[in-house]
Amino acid sequence: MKKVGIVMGSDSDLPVIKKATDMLDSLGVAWEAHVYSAHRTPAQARDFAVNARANGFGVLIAAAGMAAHLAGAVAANTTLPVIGIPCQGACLEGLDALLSTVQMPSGIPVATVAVNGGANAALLAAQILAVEDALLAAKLDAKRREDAAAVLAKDAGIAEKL
Ligand code: RP5
Repeated sequence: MKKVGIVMGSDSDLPVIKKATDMLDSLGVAWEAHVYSAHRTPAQARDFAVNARANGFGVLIAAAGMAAHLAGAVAANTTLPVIGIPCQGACLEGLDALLSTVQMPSGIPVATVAVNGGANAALLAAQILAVEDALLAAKLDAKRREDAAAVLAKDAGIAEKL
C-alpha cells in the first residue's frame, strides 16, 4: 500500500496531526510525518514534495497555521493529491489559515478540510488510497456503519435526556 506523507509547519501543530495519525493507525494505513516549514525550511519542504512519489507516497497531508502557505507550496512541487489542514493559531480563530490554504489559484489544487480537521484529512487520504485498495475500502465502509450505529444509539436514548 502507498504511504500517507504528512508535513506540518511546526511541532505546535502536533495536536491536529495526532488526530490524523490516530485515524490512519485505526485504518492500518502507513504514514510518515515531518516538520517542514514553507518559510523556515523551504528547501526541505520542497525536496519532500518533489521526491514524494518516488518515495512511495500516494497522497500528502500538509498542516499549517497563520499565513498557511505550506499546503500550496507542497502542492506546487508534486502532482500527488495534497490535502491541506488549516490550523488555528492565536489570532483570528484559524480564519487566516483557512483562507491561505483553501484559496489556491487555478492550476495547483489543495483539497482543504476544516480548521483543525485532522481526522477528516486522514479519512480523505485513506479514501484516495482506497480507490485502488479494496481492503481499505471495506475498512472505510465498516467505519461508516459503526459511525451510523453510534448516532442511532444516541437517537434511541435521546428522550431520557430531555
Ligand atoms: C506555522 O506557524 C506553523 O504551521 C504553526 O501553525 C504556526 C506557528 O508556528 P510556531 O511559532 O508555533 O513554531 O508556520
